[in-house]
Amino acid sequence: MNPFTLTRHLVEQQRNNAHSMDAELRLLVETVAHACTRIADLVSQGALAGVLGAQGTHNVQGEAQQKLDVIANDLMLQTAQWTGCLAGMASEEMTSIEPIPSSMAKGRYLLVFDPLDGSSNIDVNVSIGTIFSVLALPSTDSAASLSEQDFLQAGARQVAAGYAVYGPQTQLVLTTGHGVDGFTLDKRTGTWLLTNAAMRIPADTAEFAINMSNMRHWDRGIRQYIEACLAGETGPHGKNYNMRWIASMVADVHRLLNRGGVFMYPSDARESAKHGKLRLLYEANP
Ligand code: P6P
Repeated sequence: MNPFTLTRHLVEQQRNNAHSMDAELRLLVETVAHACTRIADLVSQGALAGVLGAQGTHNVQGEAQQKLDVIANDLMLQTAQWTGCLAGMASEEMTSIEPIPSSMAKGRYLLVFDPLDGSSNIDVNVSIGTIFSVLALPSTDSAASLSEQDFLQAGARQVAAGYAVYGPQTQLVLTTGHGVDGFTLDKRTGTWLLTNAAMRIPADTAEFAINMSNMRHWDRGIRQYIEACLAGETGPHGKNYNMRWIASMVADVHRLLNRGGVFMYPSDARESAKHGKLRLLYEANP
C-alpha cells in the first residue's frame, strides 16, 4: 500500500492550489510537523528524559513555565529558523519577536506558536499539544525591519494553521486554506499518515466545554446559556448534555472537531480574566 503521507498530501495541495501555496509554505508546514514529532518524543518520555517539572521562570502572561514549555519552544525555533521560509517567529513563551539570524536565509512567512498548550497537564500525564499559525509578511519591505506590528494580523489572513495533540495517539490537524485534515504519527517510521481527511465539526452534539468553577464570575448571558445546557431535556434545549473540560484547549478542540460541541473561555468579572484567557494570535486564531 502506498501510504498517504503528510508530504504527499502537501505536494498534492500545492499542485492543486499553486496560487495560494508555494514550495516555501509546504516546507514550513512539514518542518513544523517535524518539530512536533520531536516534541512528541520528549512528551512521551517525560520523567525518563528528565523534562518534567517547573523551569522556575514565568512567561509573558505571568504563568509559571514548565521545563517542557521552554524545551518545546527552543525546539521549534531551532527546527524552523534554517528553512529560508521565515522572516521571524513569535510564541507564548517569548517576550519579544524572534527575527531570523542574519547568517540565515529569510522568507516571507511568519510563524506564531504556542509550543506546549495545557502545561498544567504535563506532570499528570494528561493530553497536551502544540498550536501553530502561519502568516505572510504584510509587505516585502517588512523583512528588513521586522516589528511586532507585522505579526498583529487578523485571523482571516492566516495562510496555514494547525495543532499537534500528544494523547493516546499523536495527531496533527492542519489547514493550508483548503479544508482541514488530520494525520496520525507512525512512531515506528516517524511518518505522519493521513487518517482523518476533510474533517468537519458535526452539526449535532451533546457536549460543551467550559471551566464550571468560574461560573459565579460569568456575565449573565453566559450563565443563562450554560444553565440551559445543565437543565437538559427539561430545559429550553430539550436534550441532555455532557460537560468536558481537559484544561488543554488543543485536546478539547480536537474532541469538538470529532464529536461537535462548543469550547468557551468567557471573560469574567475578575481583573485577571476580564479579557478572557485564550491568546488571539497563537490559540484562538489558529
Ligand atoms: P484553566 C492552557 O494554559 C490554556 O490556555 C488552555 O489550553 C486551556 O483550555 C485553559 O488554559 C485552561 O484554563 O483556567 O481551566 O486552567
